[in-house]
Amino acid sequence: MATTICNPSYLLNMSRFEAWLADSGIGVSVKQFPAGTRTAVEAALAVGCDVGQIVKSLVFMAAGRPVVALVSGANRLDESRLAAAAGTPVTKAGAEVARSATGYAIGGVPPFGHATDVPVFMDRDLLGHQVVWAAAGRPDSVFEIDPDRLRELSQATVADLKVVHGDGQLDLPTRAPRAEPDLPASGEVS
Ligand code: 5CA
Repeated sequence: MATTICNPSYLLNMSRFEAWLADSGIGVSVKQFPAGTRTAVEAALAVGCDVGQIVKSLVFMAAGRPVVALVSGANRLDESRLAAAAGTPVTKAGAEVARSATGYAIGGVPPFGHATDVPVFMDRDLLGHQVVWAAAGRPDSVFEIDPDRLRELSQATVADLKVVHGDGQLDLPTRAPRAEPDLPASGEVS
């Protein structure tokens, strides 16, 4: 399509989110990992960080309105806690709703910069890390950010969102060897 071919961000292999970031002057940089960052575990493996430092951006419907829950990759979201924070029952959004609400496909949904004005809730555990990593609009790209800055930029409501029976932690590898980013990466899915 001509409009895509003429898009400079396409020529630079940037995601739409990365182009938006550059325009906004927010000052965070995106890293691409050809091996993929589609899931929290994949992202932690690529980055070489704790899986708890990966920000999952999960889309839910709350009384007919989409909301996004930012959840540590080490935690399982407790939907009843999200419902309490949102003040209404919640159901997981389907892939198409997630895409239309945020502008991005599942696996690349960023924590802010969404296509529509989506209320954001943030797992308090994310604030316990020096830095966290979140999806940058495509399933092979993430960016590093201070969690307080993440909260500000997403205008998130901080809440206790994790499942707490047991220790609330998922049974996941916690640390992975560092991998080097490398270009080119696979295409944008959003
Ligand atoms: N890029 C990674 C790490 S930043 C990422 O986006 N992870 S994520 O957790 O935010 O997105 C994947 C999540 O999307 C899965 O954990 C799952 O909860 C959810 N998901 C996967 N498929 C669907 C689907 N068909 N409908 C709704 N949600 C889905």
